[in-house]
Amino acid sequence: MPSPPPAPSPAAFGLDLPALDARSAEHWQRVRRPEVLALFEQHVYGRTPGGFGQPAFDVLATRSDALGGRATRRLVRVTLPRVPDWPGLVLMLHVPNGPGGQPAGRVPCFVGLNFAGNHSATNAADVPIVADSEVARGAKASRWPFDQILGRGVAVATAWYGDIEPDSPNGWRRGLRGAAAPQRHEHDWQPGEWGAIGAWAFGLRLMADYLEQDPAIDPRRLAVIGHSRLGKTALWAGAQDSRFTVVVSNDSGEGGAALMRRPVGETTAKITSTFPHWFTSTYATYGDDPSRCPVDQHMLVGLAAPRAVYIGSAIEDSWADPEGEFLAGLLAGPVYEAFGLHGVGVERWPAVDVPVGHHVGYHVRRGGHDLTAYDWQRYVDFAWRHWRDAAAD
Ligand code: GTR
Repeated sequence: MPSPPPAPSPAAFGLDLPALDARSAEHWQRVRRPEVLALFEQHVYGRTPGGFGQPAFDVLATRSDALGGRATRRLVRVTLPRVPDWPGLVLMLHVPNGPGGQPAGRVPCFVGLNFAGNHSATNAADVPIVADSEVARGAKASRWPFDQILGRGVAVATAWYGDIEPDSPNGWRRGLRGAAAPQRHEHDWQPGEWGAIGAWAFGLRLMADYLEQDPAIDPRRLAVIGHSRLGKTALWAGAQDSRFTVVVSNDSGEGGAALMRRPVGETTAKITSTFPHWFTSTYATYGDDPSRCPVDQHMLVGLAAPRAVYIGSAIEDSWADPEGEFLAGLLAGPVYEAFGLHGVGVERWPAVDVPVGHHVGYHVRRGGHDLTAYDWQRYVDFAWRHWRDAAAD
């Protein structure tokens, strides 16, 4: 097979982006990656504080006959004993059963937050309804096709993002950020301190803490996934935490995979005026001129390298700037090339429903802003390809 072409330069697309400066794998890992990570903390998402101590896990329920006997389902509360005022998150794990009607061996796991409560992702009557969710049982089940995913030998863990922080400008007072802040509910947030996306991403990392010690899960095969604002969150979690060996962004748009320097669809000015709580306050200062921000989103993709990243777009989702999402993946290519790998490995935006990519996967599917069975099919294919390759190394 001929080698794919190297990533083109941003100038080939009329873009002037901050330099990746991916001189070598060694230089990237030791010098440049920590610099870029610190820039994203300072200018976009804020710094994730330390000092939370070890999480505690309380298995609330296990049943081995979920999904008509095809799965074992566990509900687990994850708390931080050092932050007693945060009630924790409830992780819902589905693991495929082996022929004996129990999980057999360790399987890979997709890890992602949901918008409306664990009950919204399943029709199972015994998953408690989250009191403050307005969404009915099973109403979002199409975004969580457990049978399809488990049928590929992969587990799925999800939790409600509202457990970590309710999604409103004052939601932090009722979430982890408020419970852990130095001045608690009186805290006056400073530039560089974390926003809601930072807190949600930390929740994904707490889920990984649990999964690493669950006997049914292979801790070297965790994929982090998220849709839309939770796709931004998945990218930020994947940038920070190398336990996520595959990172999936679905329709994540501005503040996610879409380049901020393209004024297409949602812009920095729009997102920071509608959702100021998602980011550290510095990010809003670039609203009138994103070219002053020292990072752009191709660098966020590069932070996950050499781990695998998949960016999914939808052609009718113009608010998320599908082509801008593609370009961030494509233009992260030099970081992968520094590791001797290939990124997207194409020269232009592919046609609708034609998946492409090597270590950076990409598709733009027909339809609008959603997480569909088609998307999952691509993500699970891609993840298995990388997990198998890594096992062969
Ligand atoms: C929109 C927002 C997007 C995207 C989306 C979602 O209102 O402008 O950035 O995050 O919500 O999360 O569904």
